[in-house]
Amino acid sequence: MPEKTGWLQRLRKGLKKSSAKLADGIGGIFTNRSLDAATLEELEDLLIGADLGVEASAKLAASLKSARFEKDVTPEAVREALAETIARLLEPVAKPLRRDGEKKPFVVLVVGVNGSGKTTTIGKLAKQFAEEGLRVLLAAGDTFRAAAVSQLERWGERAGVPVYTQAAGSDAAALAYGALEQARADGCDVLLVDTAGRLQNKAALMEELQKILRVLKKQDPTAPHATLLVLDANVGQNAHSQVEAFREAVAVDGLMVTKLDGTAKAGVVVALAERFGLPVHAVGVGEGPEDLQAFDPRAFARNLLGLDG
Ligand SMILES: Nc1nc2c(ncn2[C@@H]2O[C@H](COP(=O)(O)OP(=O)(O)O)[C@@H](O)[C@H]2O)c(=O)[nH]1
Ligand SMILES: [Mg+2]
Repeated sequence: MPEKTGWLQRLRKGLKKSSAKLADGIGGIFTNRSLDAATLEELEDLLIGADLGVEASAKLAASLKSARFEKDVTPEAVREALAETIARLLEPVAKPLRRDGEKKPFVVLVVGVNGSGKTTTIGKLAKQFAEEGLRVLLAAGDTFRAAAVSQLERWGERAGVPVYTQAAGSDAAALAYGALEQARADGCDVLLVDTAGRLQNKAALMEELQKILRVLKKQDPTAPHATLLVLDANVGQNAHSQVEAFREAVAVDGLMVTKLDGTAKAGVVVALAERFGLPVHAVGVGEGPEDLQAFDPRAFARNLLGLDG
C-alpha cells in the first residue's frame, strides 16, 4: 500500500526532532551501563524532559524495572521496551473520528486556541470527507479576522467544498445557526464548524462557544455530534491547561494533535493520554491535506523512539 508507506515516512520524518531527543538521551544513559536505580532515574528525567508527563514517565520507567532490573541492557532494547509500553498506553485512546451516517448533517465543532491548527485541520478533514464522496459544508466561524475566513475559503477551494460565511465581525453563533440551516437545506452529510480561539479573553470565548452549542441544538438537539479540540504539540505541557479550559465550556469528544512535525515535544501525546484518556482521533505532521491521518498508536510509539514503524 503505497499510501500507507508514504504516511509512515511522513510520520517518521515529522517525529524526527522528538525521536532524536529520546534516542540520543537513551543512548547517553544506557551505553555500557546496566538497568539499575540510577539509570532508571535518569531515564525518568529524560522522559519528563521530552514532555511525556510526570505520571507516564514514572510508569514507563517502572515498567522497565519490573522486566529487567539490574541486568545489562542496550539502548536499543530500552527503546524497544519503551515503545511497546507506550503503544499499549496509547491504544485505548486511538479512536478514529467516526461519522454517524444517521446524522445528516453530521455536525463537527472544532475548538482550540488561536494558531493551534483548527482551520487547517478542518481543511484537511474536508478534503478527506469530500474524497469519500460526502457532501460537506464548512462554516467560517472565526468571524473576527477576515484572514481566517479567506484561509478557510482557500481550503474550501482545495477540497472542492462550499464555505458558509457572513460579514466580518458578525456573531459566531448566528453564523453557526445559518450554516446548519444551509447544510440541512442542501442535504449535506457533514458540517465542519470553525471557531475563534482567543483564549486571552477566556470568559468571552467560552461564552461564545456555549452560545454556538445552544443555537445548533435549536435545530438539532443532538448536535454537535463531535466536538474536537485541536492542540498544537509545540505547546508541550501547556496542552493540559488548554484541555481543562475548553472542557469547562464544551464537552470535548476527542483531540486532534497538530504540528508533530518540527517539534521535540511529541511526547505530550503520551502525557495527555495518561492524564485525560480522551480519544486522539488524528495527528497532523505537516501543512498539506495528506498530513492528517488517523492516530496509529504502534506506529506513533515506535517512531517516537526512532524505531522503524
Ligand atoms: N507544520 C505544521 N503546520 C501546521 C499543522 N497544522 C497547522 N499548521 C500551521 O499552523 C498555522 C496555524 O494554523 P491554523 O489552522 O490557522 O490555526 P487556527 O488559528 O487554530 O485556525 C498555519 O500556518 C498552519 O499551516 C501541522 O500539522 N504541521
Ligand atoms: Mg483559524
